[in-house]
Amino acid sequence: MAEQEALAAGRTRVRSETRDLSWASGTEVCGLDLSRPQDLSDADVDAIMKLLAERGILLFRGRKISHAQHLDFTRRFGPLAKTGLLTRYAPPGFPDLFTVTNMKVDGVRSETWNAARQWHSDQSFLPVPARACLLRCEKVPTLGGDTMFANMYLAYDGLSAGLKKTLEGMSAFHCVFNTRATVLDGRKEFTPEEKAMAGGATHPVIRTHPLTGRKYLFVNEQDVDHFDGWTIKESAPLLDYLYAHLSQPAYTYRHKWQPDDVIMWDNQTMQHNALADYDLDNLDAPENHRLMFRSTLA
Ligand SMILES: O=C(O)CCC(=O)C(=O)O
Ligand SMILES: [Fe+2]
Repeated sequence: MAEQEALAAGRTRVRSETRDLSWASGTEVCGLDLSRPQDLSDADVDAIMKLLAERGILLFRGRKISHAQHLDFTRRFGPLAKTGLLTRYAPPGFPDLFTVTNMKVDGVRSETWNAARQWHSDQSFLPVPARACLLRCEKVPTLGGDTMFANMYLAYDGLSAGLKKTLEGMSAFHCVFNTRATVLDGRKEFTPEEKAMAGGATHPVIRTHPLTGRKYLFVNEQDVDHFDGWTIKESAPLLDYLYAHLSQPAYTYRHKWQPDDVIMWDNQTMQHNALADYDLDNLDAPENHRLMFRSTLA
């Protein structure tokens, strides 16, 4: 987008050519060299974070970077978040990266083969959820392996004035170990130390993004157990309504990965869901291999 157009649209401009991926969410940033984060000025960093807050997702395509470069680029935007429960899935030598793969690791199928099949926001179960994440694609199935994103500004905007008012004063308890989550299915039992890292946290249902001043909806089906002060049973019908509402197609963007894509998402306002839209019966066939690495900003 040209500078004039970006300014006319009241939108932040970065020092690179950009191309929107959909009307409400996602912008591809071309030309920026992820392997040289030292070339980014503080003003560049601020502009990228502002554009991310406005657009939810930034796509960097065709960027061949190493694990070390992935982490160095991420660190240019702030401190890394502790992976906590995900440390067991870190690639050797890089405890700050999370591997998501359906491939075998040391002869055994990775426990992450079916990760993220529910809508969620990473680490919402921590008192301070992750600010943003950067997911790099190394291998993707020939057909499928897409990730969907849903825009929580739009989800908030789409509620009635009455429901907005009701939700405004409410909070929800987020916890990985809840009865609705499927994310832990088939995983090795977590140790007491790991569980202690994930005791859960209570967050307002409606939050305001500090960089845009816009309100967004903050409940997700993977992590929310109940509304604060409500029973699980009382919470379920309203949560079910909100989950159907927030994931409606008009609020989403579906990403078809190419190897060497890096997607940065604003983890406050974008929920994501990794689809089982490929041949799950033939995980060992090279054309079905999926291999992704995520870094996380605190
Ligand atoms: O594999 C994906 O597409 C997304 C995985 C995920 O939820 C994450 O890395 O946070
Ligand atoms: Fe995730």
